[in-house]
Amino acid sequence: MSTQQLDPLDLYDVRSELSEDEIMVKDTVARYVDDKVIPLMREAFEQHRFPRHLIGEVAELGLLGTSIDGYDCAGLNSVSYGLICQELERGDSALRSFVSVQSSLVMFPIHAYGSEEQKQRWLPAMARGEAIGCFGLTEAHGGSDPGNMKTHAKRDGDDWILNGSKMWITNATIADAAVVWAMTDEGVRGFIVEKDMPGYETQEIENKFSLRASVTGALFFNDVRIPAANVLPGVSSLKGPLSCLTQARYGITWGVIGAAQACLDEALKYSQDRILFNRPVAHTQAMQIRLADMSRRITTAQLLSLRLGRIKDKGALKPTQVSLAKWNNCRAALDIARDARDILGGAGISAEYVPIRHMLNLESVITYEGTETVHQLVVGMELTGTNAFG
Ligand code: TGC
Ligand code: FAD
Repeated sequence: MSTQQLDPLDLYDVRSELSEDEIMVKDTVARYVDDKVIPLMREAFEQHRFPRHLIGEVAELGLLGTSIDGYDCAGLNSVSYGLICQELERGDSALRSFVSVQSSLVMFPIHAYGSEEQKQRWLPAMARGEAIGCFGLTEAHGGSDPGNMKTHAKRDGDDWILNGSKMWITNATIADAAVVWAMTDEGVRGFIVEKDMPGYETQEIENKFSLRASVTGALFFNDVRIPAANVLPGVSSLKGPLSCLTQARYGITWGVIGAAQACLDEALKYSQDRILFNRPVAHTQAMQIRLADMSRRITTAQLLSLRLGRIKDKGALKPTQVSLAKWNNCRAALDIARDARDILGGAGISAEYVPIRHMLNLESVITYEGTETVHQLVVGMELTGTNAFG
């Protein structure tokens, strides 16, 4: 039987399903990640530091707010956005996280729900990486249930007074503007909180063992006066923040494929080089089954995300479909990273090899943007018509 004719990281040749433009986006970002990102992520992870100069580089490549037409954004389709996430996360989940938050959680709601003045003020600056955003939804008492938020805002003349706090916020301490979701008498509203507004403070969360190359923090609001011009006029319900999550979760379904591919690549090379009992360990049946299983999971994830992207580009995407792929692809990537770590034996615990860094990062990725259980229950609700959240 012949061997070795397919791309081990793309067994079903998903690449051939992409348009020329999509392939160009993918290859450009892949080269950038190989040349400029992968060489520095190990150290950034070890030093618990986000390499901030990457912001200018990804902005220069046009990778911020790519789904937006106009306002200095690239106006790419959803599959291209997915491919960008995939290639960035092949480098490290931290960089994909930065791009997800800036593009899907900050620029998206300003574009979808903001006034023309808000769009003109923030979108071009954010596309150029000159203004950084963060997204404040989660609170310390229970992120899975954002409808129970305590952060609230009350009208005071034309202004609003904001009180409360947000926890586990990507980019918290480096953001120029936070899109913060708060309860009001009119439902959940979105507020653009600027970094120098009196009463607004941020604090970095130290000592993380996951996403160490990403900035994560808390936001505190103590009688912060927000002018009416900083309130998103276009939405006043939980649907506002949840619709942003749909965009970001979609990108994550692609992103984690990149992390999984990096782990399979490392496991393949290592097991072919590693001589045990007089032969490469990759030649044993047990090892080939493990590698084949990784390939099966990656292929399934690729096909799910590509199909999802095509549905999204037709404007027919349903949140439940995103939940299924977020659940499947994160679980697949995390299991692959854990198994790749084991395939490398003792070497697998060293940051010299990529699996343990991806594995630790993916522990966050499977939790944020809706935990695995949340997504399972969303799918369960679709199938049964019964809401198991309570
Ligand atoms: P529920 O009553 O079901 O829904 C309220 C309204 O929202 C609509 N909706 C959605 N719309 C768009 N996209 C979605 N995914 C939506 N899910 C629900 C829904 O139709 C309804 O609309 P309407 O018109 O009837 O008012 O609300 P619920 O509170 O019962 O929510 C259900 C649940 C559990 C699914 C939701 O609360 C949830 O998704 N929880 C998880 C929260 C979460 O994922 N948080 C993530 C925070 S951000 C983050 O983690 C960033 S990490 C980024 C990085 O660094 O990469
Ligand atoms: P909880 O909601 O307390 O969940 C605890 C456990 O209960 C989980 O296992 C969960 O699956 C389970 N559970 C929940 N509901 C049910 C149920 N009905 N039945 C059974 N089990 C259930 N948030 C933001 O707003 N912005 C950000 O930028 C952001 N960035 C993040 C970055 C990192 C690195 C991390 C780790 C988190 C980030 N988050 C952010 C927060 C993230 O979205 C939340 O951690 C996540 O939604 C889960 O909330 P929680 O941590 O409060 O866990």
